[in-house]
Amino acid sequence: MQKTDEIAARPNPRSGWPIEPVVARLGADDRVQRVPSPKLDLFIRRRFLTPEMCTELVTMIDARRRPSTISDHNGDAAFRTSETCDLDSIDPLVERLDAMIHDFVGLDPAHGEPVQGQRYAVGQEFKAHTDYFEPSGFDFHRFCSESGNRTWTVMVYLNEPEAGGATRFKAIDKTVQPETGKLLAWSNLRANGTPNPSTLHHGMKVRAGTKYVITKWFRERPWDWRNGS
Ligand SMILES: O=C(O)CCC(=O)C(=O)O
Repeated sequence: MQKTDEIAARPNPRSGWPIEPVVARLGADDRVQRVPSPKLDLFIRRRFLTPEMCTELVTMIDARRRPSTISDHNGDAAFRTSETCDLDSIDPLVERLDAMIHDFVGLDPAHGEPVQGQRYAVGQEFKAHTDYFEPSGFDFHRFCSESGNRTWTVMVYLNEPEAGGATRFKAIDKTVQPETGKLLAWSNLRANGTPNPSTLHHGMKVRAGTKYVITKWFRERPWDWRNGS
């Protein structure tokens, strides 16, 4: 059993933990809505991306996708049924997207993982999970030894499927509906630097149409872009 001080993040304001600088930055942005909850730091910014930029990103995701993967496999083959696209980080549009996200949250680009796209066809979903790596989990060392755990998640909906595809935060009973260009940002860590189980969220089944999002995760320590992990 690991002790709290072994799994708690080390302070570095440019990494997203402590969480306060990001919370203060987003709180000062009058385009940003904070979801009221004592359990979770969750923010929503509508129209973060233009419809045109979303359309271009959807085209990129469609062109190069692979089955999505999970860590700490729990034996449920239907746990995450979507497809993932590793967006090309030197593509000018992806560079622009990255720069917009860094500017929005005020975090060091060196702490960001490459942006991914996710695509959900009818019936596909990502069941309730957290974005941090479980410190007691089988895959923790593999995914966290270099760059540490995930601090913040930034996710942007690129379109609105005809039915379904909402993101449900079970612990706070909040369901966010997909909307073209709408951004969600949340801290995966609590104020004391330990993983926050109240970040549990479910990318719910798409019932009609196709859903596209991009996801960007930040880490406690710089991400090693050379190893492609
Ligand atoms: O698609 C969603 O609504 C959630 C996506 C998600 O949880 C993830 O990619 O980690």
